[in-house]
Amino acid sequence: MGKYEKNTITQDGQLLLKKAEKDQIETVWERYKAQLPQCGYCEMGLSCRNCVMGPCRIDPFGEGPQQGVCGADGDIIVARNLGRMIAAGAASHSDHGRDLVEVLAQVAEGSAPGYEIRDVEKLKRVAAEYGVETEEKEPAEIAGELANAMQEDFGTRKKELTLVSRAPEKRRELWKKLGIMPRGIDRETSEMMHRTHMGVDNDWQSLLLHGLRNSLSDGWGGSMIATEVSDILFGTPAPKPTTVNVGVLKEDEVNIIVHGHNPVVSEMVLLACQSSEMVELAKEKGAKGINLAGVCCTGNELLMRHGVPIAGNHLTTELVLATGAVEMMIVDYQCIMPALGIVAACYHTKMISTSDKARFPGMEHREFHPDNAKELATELVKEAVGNFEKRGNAYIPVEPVNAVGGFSVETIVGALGGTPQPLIDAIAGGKIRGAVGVVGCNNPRIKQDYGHVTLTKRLIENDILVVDTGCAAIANAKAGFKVAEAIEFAGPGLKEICGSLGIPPVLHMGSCVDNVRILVLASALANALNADISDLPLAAAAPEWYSEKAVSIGAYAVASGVYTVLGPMPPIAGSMNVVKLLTEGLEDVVGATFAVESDPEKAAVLIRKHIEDKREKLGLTFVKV
Ligand code: SF4
Ligand code: MSK
Repeated sequence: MGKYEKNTITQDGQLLLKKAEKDQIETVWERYKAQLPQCGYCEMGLSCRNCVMGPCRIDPFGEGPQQGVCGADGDIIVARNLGRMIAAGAASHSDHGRDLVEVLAQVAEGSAPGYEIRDVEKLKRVAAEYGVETEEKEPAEIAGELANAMQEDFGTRKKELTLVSRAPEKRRELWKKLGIMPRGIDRETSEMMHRTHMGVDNDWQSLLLHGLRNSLSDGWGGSMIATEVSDILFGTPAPKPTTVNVGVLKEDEVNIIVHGHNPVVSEMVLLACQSSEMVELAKEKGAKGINLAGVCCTGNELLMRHGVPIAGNHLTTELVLATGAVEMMIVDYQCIMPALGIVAACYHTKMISTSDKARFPGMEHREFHPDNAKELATELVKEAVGNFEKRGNAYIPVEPVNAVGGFSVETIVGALGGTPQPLIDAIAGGKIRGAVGVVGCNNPRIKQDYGHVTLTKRLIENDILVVDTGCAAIANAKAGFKVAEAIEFAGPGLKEICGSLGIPPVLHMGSCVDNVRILVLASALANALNADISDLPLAAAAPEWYSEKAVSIGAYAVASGVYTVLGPMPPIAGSMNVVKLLTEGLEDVVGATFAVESDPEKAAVLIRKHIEDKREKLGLTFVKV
């Protein structure tokens, strides 16, 4: 097993890597190895291909060129590259949010059969925030007006985004003072692309400040809209039991996997899988039923709202196919490796792409739109059922692990009796030292799940409540941290509080866009104390991040006042000025910084120190770390 243990801590991953090798399948780990050594200039952020006078690179040892052809130095190039990463990440989340707004508008028009408004109360609450009158109006009318008002956050000339009003007043004042209040979702991304064109913004500090504004347009704009509209259309999550890891696949049922991020497709696939007609058809084909499971964040969306099981996170997506037990994988967008179609070709698995903006080699493209989604989902499920007969030997080597998901802010505050005060009291009394959001991806540079699980374990045993999202949340579920009995892993104070509430010490808050739920919860705590987010004993960590979206998330967390520890180093080491600003200087600007620490044991110490510092400043009981 030795060589597989280097890649992943998960038992299903290790066993399936062995199977993949036997089946002669190349996985993400082999492709990563084949790329080594990776380009040092790019790793340090010192290469630029923003125009065709280049590409250019800066010699980090000071012996070769110190300027690109245009004269840009290392600081400018590093800041421009980081800015473009933030822009790409913000654009991805925000475009996902826009797609949901489009569905909301079509539901209002009555042209999206199968979709409906499942949380009318939330629709009214969010509509009120947008200034939409809700009295004596039908939900469809409110939805139409809300969709239009949200669309204005993307494109119209504004001084600030609507949902920024949820942030504590002190934070909003700070953003105004710094000139980083996000004004429009598309505007900030577009401006970043403009500023980083040759010959525009050549001040690395000003570029980085705009990077913060761009990320805020994601966190308090595009992602927040994505989460809120998903709740309105598909229901606000509440705790539900589920199961995780590759063991959720079933030998005797038709297995369908959904992959990607946007619940618009996966929700319709779920409805089709539940139809009695499809279940009967499956039985006719010799299967006991239809088993829908997710991977990555569209899986998290279904888990949060319906308790649909999750087969794995980012680095498990190829291995799930190597079970030979998947009749169909249906993908939407983001984090879907283009290699998947090639892996699937070794088995009977049908691969289906569904988004007009995301096509993949080795996949059949069947485009979903709100008007055809219900019908198309049924067609696809029927085809998956038909494919069951073609299945060869299936290899499902593990039993699934139990978990509970569905911790929306509404649920958490509800469990606390309708106010965050009991949580504040537990923090003030020292039973809970603080709270940390553990978020983000897997990355083959780091042993799969090792960063998430090690960090989370250390935090909860030190009485720090963990909330998590994305692939980190799946890792922690696989590790068994998400059942009420997991309080045994927690320190005495956290164990007492979670035990009395009957909740796990690690709360699953959703998908990557749902990081905004953490922002809203942090704001609720700060508002209740008339404080700023940066005053609170909170932190965030992305121990295994890989994606541009994670750069945007990290930047909006820091800009919102949350100290954020990254596992992998972002490509900024080529500029000590940029490194110093992000890891030290931002403290005096936004009251929070980044730190980079690839060892999760050391990251846990950094975070504990930070939390104890904040407690001391608030005059709360202090423990020397
Ligand atoms: Fe080179 Fe400047 Fe063009 Fe970048 S923008 S490729 S540094 S000339
Ligand atoms: S899916 S962005 S690998 S968390 Fe959201 Fe996972 Fe990261 Fe994609």
